[in-house]
Amino acid sequence: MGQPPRIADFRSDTVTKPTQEMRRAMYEAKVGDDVYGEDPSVNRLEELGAQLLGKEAGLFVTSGTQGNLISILTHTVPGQEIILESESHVFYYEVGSAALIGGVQTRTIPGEKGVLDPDKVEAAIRTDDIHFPATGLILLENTHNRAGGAVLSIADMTALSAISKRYCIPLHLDGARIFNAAAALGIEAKQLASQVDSVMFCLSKGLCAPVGSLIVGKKDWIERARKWRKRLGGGMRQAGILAAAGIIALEQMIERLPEDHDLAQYLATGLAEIPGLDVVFPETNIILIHLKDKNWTAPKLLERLAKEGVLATEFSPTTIRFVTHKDVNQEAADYALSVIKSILS
Ligand code: TLP
Repeated sequence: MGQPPRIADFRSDTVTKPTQEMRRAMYEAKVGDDVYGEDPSVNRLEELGAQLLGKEAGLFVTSGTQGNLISILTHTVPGQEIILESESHVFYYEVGSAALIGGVQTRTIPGEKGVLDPDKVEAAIRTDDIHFPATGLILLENTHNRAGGAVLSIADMTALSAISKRYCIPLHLDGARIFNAAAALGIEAKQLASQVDSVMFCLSKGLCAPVGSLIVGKKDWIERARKWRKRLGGGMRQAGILAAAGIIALEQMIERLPEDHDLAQYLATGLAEIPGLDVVFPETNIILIHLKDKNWTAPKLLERLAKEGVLATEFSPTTIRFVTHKDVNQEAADYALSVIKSILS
């Protein structure tokens, strides 16, 4: 089989390649043994991340999945229950690690565009009954991936934060794309973070770093999280090579995220003109399309698209996800639109 004419890769913002500045910074990075706390680049990244999110301290972790798991492990004890949205990444895509490694049971509540109803959360909090597990954590996701990059507003988060405070149950935010949420709301990410006890956010999605995420929270909480990271084998040594790219991600790449949102609007507008597609208009950089034509399934259409070099992801048997990011542009969107149009017509 020959090569497709070109590649327009809308599978995820995780596919972004590091920038030249990142590669240079990685090459020149000052490093040390981070398990001894001696890597100046990691220390700088952790300080910068904590400062941006308005928290006391930060911890560089290998991935978003590891960051969420460490956060769950640090907030809870085995035998507890955590409340989270039914389609949340932690529940849907993190390989059951909260249950397997954290020993916690998940209590899922369906949200509306990723937003949990505070009354339903309150009703799900366990009372002190001999039969019940204790509720150990409430977990939010902003932006919400499976809800199509949907944004939780400050008001949504404040209402849930009030419940967490009233019941003294910690609140964790899977903020893998928190800077996309902040950009869409026109606020600073620290305003969203102020509503929760801890945040995980990714450097390796729209911010284009090759590897890594950060978790941020109170100083003593981060020290306990550091121990969990070590237990999980995540104590890296001269990790400053990676942190150097993360610093550039935070210093230079946040401000360009609106470009990804604009491109998502452009692509969604084009997709909406194609018969047979039901388009969920994006709030950020994620577009979902539902296939209305019974002759098409997501795997079948994706296979056809891939042959022409247009890549996207299956979200359900009849739903496909497109994600915009630095390494696709209007030309790639136009190409994808022309390919989809010609296949479906
Ligand atoms: N999401 C990936 C896939 O796992 C689905 C993607 O392509 O969108 N929280 C959220 C909200 C995420 O979207 C992701 C990654 C993670 C956590 C996990 O991050 P990584 O991939 O670094 O473990």
